Amino acid sequence: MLPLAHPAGHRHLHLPPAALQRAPAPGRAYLPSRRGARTLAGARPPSPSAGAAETETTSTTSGSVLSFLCPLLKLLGGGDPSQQRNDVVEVTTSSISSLARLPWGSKVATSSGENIDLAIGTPTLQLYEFEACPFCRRVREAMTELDLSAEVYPCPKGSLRHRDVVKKIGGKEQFPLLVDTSTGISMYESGDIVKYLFRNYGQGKSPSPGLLESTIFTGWVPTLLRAGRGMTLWNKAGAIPAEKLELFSYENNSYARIVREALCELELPYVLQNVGEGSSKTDLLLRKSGSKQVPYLIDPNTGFQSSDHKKILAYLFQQSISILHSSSPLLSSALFLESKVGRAMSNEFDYLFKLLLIGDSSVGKSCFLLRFADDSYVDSYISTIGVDFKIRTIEMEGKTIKLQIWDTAGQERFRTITSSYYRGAHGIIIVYDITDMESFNNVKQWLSEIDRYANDSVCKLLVGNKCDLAESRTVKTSVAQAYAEEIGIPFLETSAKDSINVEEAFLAMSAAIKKSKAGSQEALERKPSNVIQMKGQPIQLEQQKSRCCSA
Ligand SMILES: Nc1nc2c(ncn2[C@@H]2O[C@H](COP(=O)(O)OP(=O)(O)O)[C@@H](O)[C@H]2O)c(=O)[nH]1
Ligand SMILES: [Mg+2]
Repeated sequence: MLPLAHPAGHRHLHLPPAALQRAPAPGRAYLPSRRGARTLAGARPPSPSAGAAETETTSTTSGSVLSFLCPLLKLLGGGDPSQQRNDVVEVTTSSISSLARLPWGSKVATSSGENIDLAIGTPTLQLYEFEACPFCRRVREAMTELDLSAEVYPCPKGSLRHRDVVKKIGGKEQFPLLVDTSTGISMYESGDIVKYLFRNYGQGKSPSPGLLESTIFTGWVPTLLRAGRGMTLWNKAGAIPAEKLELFSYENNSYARIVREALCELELPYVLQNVGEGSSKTDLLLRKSGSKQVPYLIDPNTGFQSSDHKKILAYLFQQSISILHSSSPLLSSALFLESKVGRAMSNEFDYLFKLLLIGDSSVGKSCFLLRFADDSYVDSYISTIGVDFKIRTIEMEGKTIKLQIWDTAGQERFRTITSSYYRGAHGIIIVYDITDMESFNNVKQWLSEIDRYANDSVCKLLVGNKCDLAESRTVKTSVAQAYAEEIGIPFLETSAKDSINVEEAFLAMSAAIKKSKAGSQEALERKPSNVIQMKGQPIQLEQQKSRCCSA
């Protein structure tokens, strides 16, 4: 009957946002700081009843039911989550959990419109939670119903990072905690959060009937049936990759739950793309994975992507052992190649190069990428929301090179591409439009962004696109050529439309990166700690500079 102790203690405070005092959030550890998220948490007196009602305060007397259940569930759950599992039991318990939570968190009830910050291509909501927590579940259900994406910062028991951040933001360890970077508001209390989300993103509607009320009755079922999965930090977890993972999921999907549990146990932050029935993100998922199936996990650090929950689990736990305490994408990807899971994959390629496309909006970057990756061209390529990447593998001098090419999606309009976008890039292609003098003049500014954010060793290439439009040309080839020589970077004119020089551009870039790696061998030998072997090839790791947080 413990769960039923909750409603009595649970209070909903209906404070209009204006009534709440906003104060700057304290230090945010490594989190991307943007638009100065402010906190409301301090404005709400930490009432003992509210603390008990929600989950997990640090106070031992707060009557946290989960604290009580945790050891019991851990015992039932059989300990180490990385060990071989009985998939039938896993899927069955997760499916019954889903049944218990029907119909909530499965389909879109009220479309929110997009909550992606176009300037930086990431969701505007940040959720601190843990998978097993019924009140966190309630918020995730609401997010599915509102078709909202979020950056999820899992806070398992034993948390090494995110629980501290929660304490810094709101003053206490209580979950869930929501930060809305578009309004600068942060708040505890799942009931309040759900109402806030519906009010702000659900066209002012009330939460779906029963969504709030049912939590206290059946919100516990997944927690109990899943026997503590998604509650406690795995004892070998520790590292976080440089780029957040991306998970396509919806709250009440049985397979996605199993993956989210693992992400929580590993305390891995990820971008949660909710794709419930009727979601506006179904197309995005289809484009990325070729199917509408969830879960679909992308690890931009290694290029791993899969919609098979068993493969994802094996990958996540194995990868986590391999990464050590590094925030270098190259280190993690290269170490991944050394790992057991990566072994099959490592035979598929010798190098993984991360490339970026930058340049003014409309110069044809997305078309250029599409031509290279898919050999297709569409006249009206609709830019995707968020930063998008494509992968193509090429052969060069007997080596297989996997190219992970990142495209800025819309942010270039505001020239506010974040430093993390540049971090870890091996090559950057600066694109201008030969019919648009301004885009050429702006190349200088793009180069200064590179100087500011990218590694010193990054390879650069200048590309004048749309060379098929000879009659409207305003940037002379000779002028661009002279400029490229002056600044010492290679130059090519291309047409994504007529497929001129696109292949050549990427091959030239890959050759340059490959060459610079071979050339750096001497330097590597002087700094052995920075070297790791990947199929016998030394790889230079990112420089210290790029490990800094962007704040
Ligand atoms: N004629 C011509 N048009 C192009 C070429 N590449 C892109 N475009 C057009 O330029 C516009 C902007 O392209 P897009 O790839 O979205 O630019 P982005 O904003 O830099 O990603 C679209 O209408 C494309 O059809 C090209 O090589 N030749
Ligand atoms: Mg584009």
